[in-house]
Amino acid sequence: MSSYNRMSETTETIFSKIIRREIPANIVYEDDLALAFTDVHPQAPVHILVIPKQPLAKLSDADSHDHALLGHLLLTAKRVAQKAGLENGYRVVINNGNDGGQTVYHLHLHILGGRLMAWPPG
Ligand code: DGP
Repeated sequence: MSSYNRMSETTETIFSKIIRREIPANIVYEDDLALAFTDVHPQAPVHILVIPKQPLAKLSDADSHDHALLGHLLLTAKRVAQKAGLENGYRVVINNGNDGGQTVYHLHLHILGGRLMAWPPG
């Protein structure tokens, strides 16, 4: 099943509204497949979310049809981090499902930077 078909199984989220420009966001990058915007509750001096335009609720819903899209999102994260000047490094996080701490069910990569990240994460 393609991610597009899975759309009907996912709930409309706030990120769909950001993609459609129905609510404002500080968009820092956009291409045909992905959108990046600053997180409304930043957990680091730089906190940017990279999302696919095509709705996919969570990483664990991805399948082999999503190979190219997932690769594109990672490369987009790299590009956005570079553009944000995070030459000292950064962290890329995907929260997946309830125990992963996911709150918005539209796949997103968090790019966190501008400070030293602790490990293990909370
Ligand atoms: P997660 O917990 O991994 O599902 O992260 C969801 C993130 O989305 C969280 O860090 C806050 C952010 N967020 C939620 N609503 C909005 C919004 O309306 N605008 C923006 N820019 N970010 C949002």
